Amino acid sequence: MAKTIFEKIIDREIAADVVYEDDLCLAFRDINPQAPVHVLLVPKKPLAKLADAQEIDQSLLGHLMLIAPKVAEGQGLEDFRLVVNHGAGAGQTVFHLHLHIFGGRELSWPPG
Ligand code: DGP
Repeated sequence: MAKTIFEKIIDREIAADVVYEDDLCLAFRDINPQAPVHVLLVPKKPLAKLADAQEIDQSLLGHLMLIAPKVAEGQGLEDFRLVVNHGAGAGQTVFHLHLHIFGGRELSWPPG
């Protein structure tokens, strides 16, 4: 399988503005920000989407949820939104699981 753009970023084949990294995940600024802070948090394991995660991925998914607020805090955010676009019909364009972390402006609800 060809690498996705996010795997290339994880492997440092493509540059990105990385704001957090550990053994399991990487966070970097979105190239097309939709808010003053728009960071993508991605597992290093190449899961295409959330539905591809298995029981064995439980701690990895939990890790992402624990790290997301730390990344947001590191960006100076107290209030923020996490978004996972799941499938093309929901706006997913990169098929490597990622959490969008948005903040730095008033966020309306419901999203479009
Ligand atoms: P989604 O539509 O949920 O699959 O989100 C994919 C996001 O990835 C989108 O907001 C734009 C961002 N993106 C796409 N290519 C690149 C890239 O090469 N670098 C960075 N930093 N972000 C990218």
